[in-house]
Amino acid sequence: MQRETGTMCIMVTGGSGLVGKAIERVLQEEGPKTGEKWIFLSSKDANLMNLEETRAVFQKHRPTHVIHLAAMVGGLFKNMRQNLDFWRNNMYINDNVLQAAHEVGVVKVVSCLSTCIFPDKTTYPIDETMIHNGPPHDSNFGYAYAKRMIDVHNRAYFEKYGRRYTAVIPTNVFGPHDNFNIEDGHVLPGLIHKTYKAQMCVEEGTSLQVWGSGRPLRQFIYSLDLARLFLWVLREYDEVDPIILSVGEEDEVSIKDAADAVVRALDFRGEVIYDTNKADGQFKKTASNAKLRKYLPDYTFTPFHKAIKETCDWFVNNYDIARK
Ligand code: NAP
Ligand code: GFB
Repeated sequence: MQRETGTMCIMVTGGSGLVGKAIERVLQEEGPKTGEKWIFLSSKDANLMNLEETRAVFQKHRPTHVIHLAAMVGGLFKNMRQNLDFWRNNMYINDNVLQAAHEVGVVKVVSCLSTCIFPDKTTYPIDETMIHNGPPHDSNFGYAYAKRMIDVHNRAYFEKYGRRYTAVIPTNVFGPHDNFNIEDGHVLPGLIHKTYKAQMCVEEGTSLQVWGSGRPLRQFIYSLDLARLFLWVLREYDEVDPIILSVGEEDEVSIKDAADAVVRALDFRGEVIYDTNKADGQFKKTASNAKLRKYLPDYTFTPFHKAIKETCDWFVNNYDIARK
């Protein structure tokens, strides 16, 4: 199918998840650019671990651009339980998507790495040049190596075919439509869900159980802020090399700070207990957003407490449909 010049058909894999839903919402608020047609996929449209199904969905839509979000995703504890699945499933998905994109002539793919894939033993702050400088933290080596291979894919497609496929490296993301499952999800949705449940039974003295010591440090990016940056990368960023999308080093908080922010947003009055029998995971993965700042010096992130409040409000108001 020959598209008119200047038209873009952007297909978003993983479009039904936390980040995909944020991109959809930002587009609803800001409107797509002239000539842009957007398609959001979920696994119901194609199991991207299957090459034939992947090829079929690319043939069906014949996108000119792809935002590739689809992945097996989870928090620290799910990663610790399933490193092999994270490795295999994400390797299948990433190889199928990039090959199918090349075969239908996709002009640009923006894939997704993560700041948790960087070397565990490293200097700080971490930057984009350090991805392969040593083994990742043991807790999520399967996911980390699978994600690092996207960068290898991109360099190989550029070398052989001149494809300008690139990737972004978000830090920990949170927001509406997150996975609030307590065992498998990330820390903020897990704490929001646990606090909400404890609040429902606070008369019986139910406490909020925060896992680990609360000492580890994280940079959190609100999904709507990440979505806006994704649109900028799709439309304006031309490098094959990846770019970190994160709040600054100065916005790094401890897990305890994060728990306190959730308690405050939900006005929880019960006891907060730290279960130090549970793993802390990586102590820190402080990332530099200097490269992003070079491009977008004036970009402003939503204040952390405001983003937490909005996410808590969304969860409470959408409890019945939230993934939990
Ligand atoms: P998410 O909420 O778990 O959504 C995952 C998406 O991938 C869903 O749309 C899901 O479809 C789709 N998917 C999973 N397996 C699939 C398969 N076999 N075939 C087709 N689609 C499949 O994840 P997210 O948090 O939005 O993450 C989006 C991207 O950001 C991922 O690449 C992730 O690695 C990256 N990232 C996330 C974080 C974070 O803190 N969340 C941090 C850094 C990077 P269904 O809805 O049908 O299951
Ligand atoms: O978001 P999270 O699960 O993953 O955060 P990572 C884990 C940290 O939060 C640990 C503490 O220090 C936990 O002890 N924590 C406290 C909790 N309470 C909870 C809770 O209720 N749930 C969870 N999950 N943690 C992930 C990587 O690392 O980062 C993934 O494993 C992914 O691959 C993600 O890339 C972005 O930030 O430690």
